[in-house]
Amino acid sequence: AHHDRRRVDVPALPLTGALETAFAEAFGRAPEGVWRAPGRVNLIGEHTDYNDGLVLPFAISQGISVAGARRDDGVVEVRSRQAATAVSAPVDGGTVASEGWPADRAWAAYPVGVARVLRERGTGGASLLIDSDLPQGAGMASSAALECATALALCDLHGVRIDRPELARLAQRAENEQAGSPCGPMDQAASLLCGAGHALLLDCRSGLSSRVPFDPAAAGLALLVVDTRAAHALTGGEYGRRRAECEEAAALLGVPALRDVTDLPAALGALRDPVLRRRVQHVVTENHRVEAAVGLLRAGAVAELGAMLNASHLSLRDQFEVSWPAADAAVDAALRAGARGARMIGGGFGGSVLVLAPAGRADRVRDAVAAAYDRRGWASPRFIDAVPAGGAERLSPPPALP
Ligand code: GAF
Repeated sequence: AHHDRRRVDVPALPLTGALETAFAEAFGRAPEGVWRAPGRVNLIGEHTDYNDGLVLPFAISQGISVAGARRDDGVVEVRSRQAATAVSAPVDGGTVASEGWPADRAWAAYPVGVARVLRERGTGGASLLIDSDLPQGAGMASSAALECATALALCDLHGVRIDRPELARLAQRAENEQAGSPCGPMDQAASLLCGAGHALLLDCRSGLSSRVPFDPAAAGLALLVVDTRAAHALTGGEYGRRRAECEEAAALLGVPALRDVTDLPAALGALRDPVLRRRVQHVVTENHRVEAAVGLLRAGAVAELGAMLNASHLSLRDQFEVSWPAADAAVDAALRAGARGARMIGGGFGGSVLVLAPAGRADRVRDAVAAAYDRRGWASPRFIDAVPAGGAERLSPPPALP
């Protein structure tokens, strides 16, 4: 049969029942519940979160599920349907980052790290089985989804109540301190706080967020995520270097964070280093693009978001310098094929591109991007239809009716 390369679907997540059965086989007992946390696509507001700025992500229907049962021996044992090794670790250990785990256990740093951070709040051990339909390293925040699903499971299993904004900060701390990756607060907040049919406007300084209605389909538009197949990792040096450059620029400008730059020409004039000037140019204008995007969404002008996405991509490519060739090629091909806008998403140097296109042109866009990769002899891109979905939740047992 003809294999249509345009539609390499991400495998559907097994039903909760299948995960519960797999848990019973793995651990010899029934799980007490199943929790799920989604990945995210950031509509706009890239590399603004650790500058105390604004972001506008939405959750997608792909995510990570965790079946779990409480343990009272202080051990967290994690297994994954996507990984060969099972990992057991005490919840009262130090930091995973300082223990030098081998590469095949690296994925477990996220759930074990969360268990270690949440232990201070009264959670304990657990047996956990993880399943994912979220591509890893594709810039859709799979590590945050893993942390957030684990965090919800541990809180429920140990009867600990923590509100979601705070839980998001704790999950971020687990990633920073335990997994040793210097991410900002966006991804964990998106996974825990997003609502279906909405994007999440998050002020990363105050931690306050609000949901902004976002229904591209109703406006005749499709949102396409192109996984460029160039894997991305936050633990590589470039992400941390960008953070350090932003902090250095803020210190030179005498402001707590680049969020506080109100006069862009004056700030650019005050900096001698052209690299720092480019970083500031991006962060300051990107915050304004988030505000403009929210204004357009609230006005019902969804298609006009395309111009914001394009401006964001150019700024990330030329000023912040975090794009990569397969992202630029995808953006280019998508725009030529009639997309309204396209940009790289996430930390950069690999991962995915978001395309906003008239629904009737989505197939043409997919073909054009695939052909552009083909011409260059690159691995075929993967496509995901992004639908603004709900945040993390317990899937089983269903919450009792009042
Ligand atoms: C990654 C990080 F995890 C986020 O905190 C954010 O900084 C993003 O890159 C860039 O906007 O996803």
